[in-house]
Amino acid sequence: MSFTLSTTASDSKARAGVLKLAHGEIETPIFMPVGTVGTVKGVHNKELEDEIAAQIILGNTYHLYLRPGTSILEEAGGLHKFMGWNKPILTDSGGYQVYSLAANRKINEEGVKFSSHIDGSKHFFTPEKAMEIQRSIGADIIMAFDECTPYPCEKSYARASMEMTHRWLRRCFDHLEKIPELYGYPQHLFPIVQGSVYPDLRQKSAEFIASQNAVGNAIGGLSVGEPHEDLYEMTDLVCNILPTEKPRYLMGVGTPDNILECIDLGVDMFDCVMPTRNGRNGMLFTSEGIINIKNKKWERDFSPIDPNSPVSTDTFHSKAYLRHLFIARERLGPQLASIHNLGFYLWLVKEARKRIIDGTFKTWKTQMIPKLKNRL
Ligand code: PRF
Repeated sequence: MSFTLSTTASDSKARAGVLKLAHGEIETPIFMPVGTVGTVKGVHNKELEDEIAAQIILGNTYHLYLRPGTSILEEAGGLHKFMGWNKPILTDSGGYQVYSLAANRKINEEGVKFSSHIDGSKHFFTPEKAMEIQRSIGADIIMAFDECTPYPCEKSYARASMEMTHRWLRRCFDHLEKIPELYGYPQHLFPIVQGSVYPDLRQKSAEFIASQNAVGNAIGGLSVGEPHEDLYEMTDLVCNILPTEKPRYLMGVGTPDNILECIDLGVDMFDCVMPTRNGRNGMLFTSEGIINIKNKKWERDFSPIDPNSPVSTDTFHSKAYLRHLFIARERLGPQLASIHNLGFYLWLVKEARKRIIDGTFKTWKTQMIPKLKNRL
């Protein structure tokens, strides 16, 4: 893996870079569509590649372990081959999904016991197990097993949890070294900064993570319901400590305006379910603002879904048609909305990159933010 920073803006901490992985190059800043169970919901790989121009997608250890399971993934030759996606993949470690989805969670120093959200079956994840499953999946970038604290969170809990996440990280590194990769290409482990919204804890965590000398670093525990000021304050604080020359990944963030603000603070990689999940509910993100396509307002609007979109279905189909699909509960509606939103997110980060390189990022961002928040 290599990460080359081609430019840093003079009036902002925003960076443009190139991240080289076994399955291809990624131009940063980048948004990574979420493909939880080996599919970006409702979006075909060809659309992901040709229309949306996704460069890397995300998979989830928790989901892929439960279904289809590691033995099928190994027999297929890993997730890339199983799903027919030849570009880079990143997998989340399972920690976050266990906390947000599984029932009867019991957490201790050893790991997390939980019941599957699918059939109630009982499982136990440890840092070691998270590494083994991620070897079977075979993603280019794999994540450390952590605890994402909820918001709000008592400081004493946040501190104890952060310290355990740090101990778990050492176990991840130690175990990963002992188990070889299965498919002949390297996988890179990114550790995760925690510490809730407490500046001193965030600082301690960022210093510890930076000292581990990993090839890339992640910021977790944010976008869990805290005010935006906290998200930006913590991201800024952590970015000022994490090494400049390595990619920084802000997990689970966020809205289009969150993404521009955090690019400005020095973040290189993002993922979020918002473009697909909200898209399936009829929420469209555009460069002029947010559209609720189910609104009666669009009933007779025969203009394109988005005239400026790189996605061909956005110029081919009208808002009135997309609204009709949603009202009639047709499956194509959520599909077109997901493709539109992902195309928009990928356009947004590509445009940000272009602006960082030509030196106009800050002015462009200032002009874009109010539009992105606008409700149309
Ligand atoms: N940890 C992990 N995955 C995550 C997060 C985290 O803190 C977040 C934060 N909202 C999203 N995804 N492992």
